Amino acid sequence: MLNRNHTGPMPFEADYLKLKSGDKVQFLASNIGHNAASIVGMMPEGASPFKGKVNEEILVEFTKKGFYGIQCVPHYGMGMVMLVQVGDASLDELVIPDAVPDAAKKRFQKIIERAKAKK
Ligand SMILES: [Cu+2]
Repeated sequence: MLNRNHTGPMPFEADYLKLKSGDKVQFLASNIGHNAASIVGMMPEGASPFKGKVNEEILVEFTKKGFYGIQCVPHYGMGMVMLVQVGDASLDELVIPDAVPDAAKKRFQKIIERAKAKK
């Protein structure tokens, strides 16, 4: 969780992770004032929502296969989000809910384009 990097202000770095079921991610408070929390409607069915406190370095285990949208709550409206993929689901199956703020939608689109270009 950073204030800025080459992708712009308020990023997660990395902003896309492809994991195997059971992998764990530690969210580091490299800059202060951020947190990591799941996004309602952007998780596989049956996955447990999570929400770290601001500046908290939570460890999250990802078990259910599919896509997880993750936000920094204070900067969600500025587009501070990242995408976690567990397993081999197609990025074309990912649906971004209407309730996601525009700046966050834009960042998700960029993340998806970059992830597709890598394949
Ligand atoms: Cu933030």
